[in-house]
Amino acid sequence: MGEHNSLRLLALFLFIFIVVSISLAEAEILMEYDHPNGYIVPEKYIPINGSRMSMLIYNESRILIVYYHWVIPQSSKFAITFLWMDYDGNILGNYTFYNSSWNWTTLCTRAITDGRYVYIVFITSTESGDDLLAVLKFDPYAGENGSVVDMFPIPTQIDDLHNETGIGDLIYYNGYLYLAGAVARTDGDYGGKGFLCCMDAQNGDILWYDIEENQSNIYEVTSHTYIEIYNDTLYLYGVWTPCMYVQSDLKLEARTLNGTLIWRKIWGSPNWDYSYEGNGGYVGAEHLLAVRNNYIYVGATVDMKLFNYTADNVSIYKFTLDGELVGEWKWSSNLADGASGIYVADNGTTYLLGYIYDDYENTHTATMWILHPNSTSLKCYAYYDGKDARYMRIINGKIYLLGHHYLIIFSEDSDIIVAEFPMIYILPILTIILTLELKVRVFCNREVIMI
Ligand SMILES: [Ca+2]
Ligand SMILES: [Ca+2]
Repeated sequence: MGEHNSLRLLALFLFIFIVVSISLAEAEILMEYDHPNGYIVPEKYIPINGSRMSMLIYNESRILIVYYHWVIPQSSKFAITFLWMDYDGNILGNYTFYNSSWNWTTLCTRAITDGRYVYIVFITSTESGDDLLAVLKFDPYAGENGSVVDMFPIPTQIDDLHNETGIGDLIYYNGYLYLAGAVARTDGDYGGKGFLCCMDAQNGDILWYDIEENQSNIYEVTSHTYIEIYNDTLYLYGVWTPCMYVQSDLKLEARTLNGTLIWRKIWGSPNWDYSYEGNGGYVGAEHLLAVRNNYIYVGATVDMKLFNYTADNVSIYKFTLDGELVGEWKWSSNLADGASGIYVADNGTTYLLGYIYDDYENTHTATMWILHPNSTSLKCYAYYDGKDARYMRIINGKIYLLGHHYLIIFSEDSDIIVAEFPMIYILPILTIILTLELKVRVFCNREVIMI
């Protein structure tokens, strides 16, 4: 009997040793993220099978999420869906825009509203094989869940220089839509140019457009990636490349409402600086420009190569409305850190959204960096179930965070930080997080089941 007990004890010891060894091996992988400050624990997780998702606060009872998605998996058929939710994340209904004769329909921009209608820009390949680039006008009051009521084509070659139009962002102001992007030459010559266009939101008439002039005699490549309007001024954020194959820098501009340049700021590191997701990017950028409380905030990714691996880092820059740089915060891990979105709360807390990408393991981790007012450093919070974090809003103390294929909802102040200096052990079913104070939280299927 005693011998059997000893063998059982030995077997149990071996089992624990193996489990702990496997767990520590897993833990080492997670700890490569330079000890994040904590983990996002959602109160609610809503799967949404779409890409390029953006979210609008439509009215006091409804939010609208717009995204594009496959209609027939692994085919060229895509649709754009307008999904209604209440503030608790309950789905209320949806409207899907789809044309079966079109191929590769892609959402180009976030959704914006004039208070009544919702606007997005999409591009598709029509029956004739020509690209159709257009603003979709969605009326939430048409039909049961709303309906697309108009479509305003934007010429894909807007001028006689054979420039091909691309749109990355739009904004509505006082009856007009302002569309920002770039034009790329198709006549064999090299060089994209920042493109800005003003459209009548009522009928889609293009009132004027502007293609950026060269800064110097060198052949430059520019693009406007995002646009915001603040105090009757257009703010444009994008990239600027001095000439072919030279690293890119970042570009911020202020313009009058008729497109006249007020100031332009160009800055960056000696590496490639991106106003959109870097090399590890998963499904395209969302929004990295915010103008709040008389300051301009932009997020950026800088290209960092470590041997053959991508090791990009992220930054937040803060400017006055006159273009003076007043703050700069950087964060880096030894993996690829990429910025996808920025959000500035009423109290000045700045949230940078993105991912940490391991191109050796080919894994993305949804990540949020928080810059508290008067803080000198970014705090990093990870959400392991998501590929990236892209777009967020804060409504009544709740954070609504959109990522690749999900929306999560959690409290602004209490539930983000789980552990200041966590040791993580991953077991097949449970994730156990031990803090230095030896508080133990166990999560199972995203529910806290023991504290
Ligand atoms: Ca640079
Ligand atoms: Ca890095």
